[in-house]
Amino acid sequence: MNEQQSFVQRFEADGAVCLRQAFDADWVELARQGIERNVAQPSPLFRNLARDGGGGFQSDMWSRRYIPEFERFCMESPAAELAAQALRTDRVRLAQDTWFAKRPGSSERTPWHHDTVVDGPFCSMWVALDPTPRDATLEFVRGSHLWGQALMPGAFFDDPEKREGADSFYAEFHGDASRADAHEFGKIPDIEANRDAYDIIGWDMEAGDCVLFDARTIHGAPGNHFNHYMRRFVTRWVTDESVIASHGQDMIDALAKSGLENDLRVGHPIRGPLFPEFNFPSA
Ligand SMILES: O=C(O)CCC(=O)C(=O)O
Repeated sequence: MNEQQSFVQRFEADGAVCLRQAFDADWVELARQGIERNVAQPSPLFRNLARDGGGGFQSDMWSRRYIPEFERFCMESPAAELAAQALRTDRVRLAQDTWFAKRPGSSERTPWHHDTVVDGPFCSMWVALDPTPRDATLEFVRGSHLWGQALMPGAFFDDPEKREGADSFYAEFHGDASRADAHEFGKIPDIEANRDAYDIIGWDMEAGDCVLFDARTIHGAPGNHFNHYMRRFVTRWVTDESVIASHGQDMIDALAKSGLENDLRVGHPIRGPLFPEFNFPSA
């Protein structure tokens, strides 16, 4: 088995695989510069995710449209081709670019969740832009992409007024708990309180390492208890077969409200200028 086949098999079996030094120092620096520019010029989707309201945990989405460093990273870095290999396809589309940054001492956890707004092939590439020790990095419940159920963090089911920080972010982009279709979701179990009951995997990462994961693999990340800034740039990828899930209308509305014109429709494939296509015809 060659190296490519083995990473694809790991991705399929475990739902997440770590690729060492898949992005060289120039790509890392470019994405860091993009984050710096993006923090100074936040999009309407920019979020302060820390519960205390401070800037300890920040994120923005789809900002490649006006952040040239992100545009270049998305269009020219190895990300698209790695995604095509993982999804065993000749053609992928960029569904989303996003980033997350935790300042030193920010204790906010990224809650355990998975990304369910797309049905069909859907993977994410999480690139570490700073050394990210195992105690701070994104971690996964091995094989949970095969559980076959859409799950949401507990906050999704709570009173929307009481949602805070990172939990509310995931609730907002995956639907409103008062909607009729909310019954489709189960609650994410309390993984943090029962870590020994789950097969949790994660890696000690250097800048330029990435984790490629099936968006349905349950994942979360500890706070940053270290004394350096920790940033990650994430691209999400779909194929021609991927469609917007039945509960995706909230996400479509959130995009439109933020001025991101799109032709997305529930149950339909992901198309249009916001979602560029990349072709890698087999040799
Ligand atoms: O990096 C993080 O803290 C969150 C990443 C994440 O949840 C994702 O990329 O889906």
